Amino acid sequence: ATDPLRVLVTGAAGQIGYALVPMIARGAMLGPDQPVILHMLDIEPAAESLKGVKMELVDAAFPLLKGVVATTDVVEACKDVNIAVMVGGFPRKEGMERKDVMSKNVSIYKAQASALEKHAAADCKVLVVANPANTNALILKEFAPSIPDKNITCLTRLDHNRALGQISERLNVQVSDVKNVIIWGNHSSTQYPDVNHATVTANGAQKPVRELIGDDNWLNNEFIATVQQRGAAIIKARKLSSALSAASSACDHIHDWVVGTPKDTWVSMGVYSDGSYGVQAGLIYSFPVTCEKGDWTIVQNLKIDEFSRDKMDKTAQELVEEKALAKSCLD
Ligand code: NAX
Repeated sequence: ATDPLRVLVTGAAGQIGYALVPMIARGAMLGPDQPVILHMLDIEPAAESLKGVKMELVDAAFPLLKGVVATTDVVEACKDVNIAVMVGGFPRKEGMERKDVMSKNVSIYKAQASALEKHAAADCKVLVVANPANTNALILKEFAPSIPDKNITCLTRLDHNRALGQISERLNVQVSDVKNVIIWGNHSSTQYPDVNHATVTANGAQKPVRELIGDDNWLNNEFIATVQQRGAAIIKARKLSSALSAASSACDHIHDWVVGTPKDTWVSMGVYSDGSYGVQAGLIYSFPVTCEKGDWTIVQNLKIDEFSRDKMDKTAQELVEEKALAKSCLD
């Protein structure tokens, strides 16, 4: 029998956490044959609620779930974890300055980085979901120097999946037949959803999305804005931010990272930039990646036109500013 893997979810009593933990326990993240032990962390005010989530996990009698740790102690939470999904953070409240929100998250991610560094399994893979996701991941990387750069990522798969969904709706094709969209940059409204290399498979043949849609104006304007603003549209409709789609995309992110991406298919992940595509090295930036045997690789040599270049640079610039702001919170 396979040994269980330990999966940490921080902010587990929150709305994404509540959607995510049953998905993990059902095998949506690590596959139907991989037993898991869930580690759930939240803060003291949410301790009772977290207990309730644990009770429900017990009640659901998931065959793959071999144990549940529910705690407000970050050290206990991080002990021997193989996968860490960082959903907990400090939300921006009305009237708060960007710097105040950043400062709260910098201190959270600094502390959690140290705990992961000391107590997680040596090959622990980290996915940061909490906003500002790219910059939180960067802080975590800075304060967990023994965790390899390659093991620290942030979630832009939700944006990637949203782009697939929009194309599938517009063309009235199955979402599973659309692939190779790209989310470049920050998980924020400056992200650049790029369809220049995306294809749709129909009757065994692959056709470029741009050709099938045949409306550059829609692709260059409305499509991009819809994907960039989708989070806000969900809040408007639900009076709550995206949760099931965020949880599902977090499972996709880890699943493809661990299990591998299908042939000729890439996905978007926020990863540590090595300078590929002229993106400043040392930022956590969303790139197209393929995964094999637990490692991601940035897809190289895609042709970048001027329109794309401009948008890729703008979102990089925002990340440079966030990095500076985060740094100023440390001083
Ligand atoms: P909730 O407010 O429902 O849940 C957050 C949970 O985190 C709460 O239970 C809170 O008590 C806990 N928490 C706060 N500080 C903590 C700490 N220091 N340690 C452990 N837990 C802590 O928010 P939810 O809707 O679940 O969203 C969670 C995060 O995901 C937010 O930062 C949100 O902005 C971000 N998102 C990121 C997305 C992405 O694609 N990268 C999309 C969805 C989502 O908006």
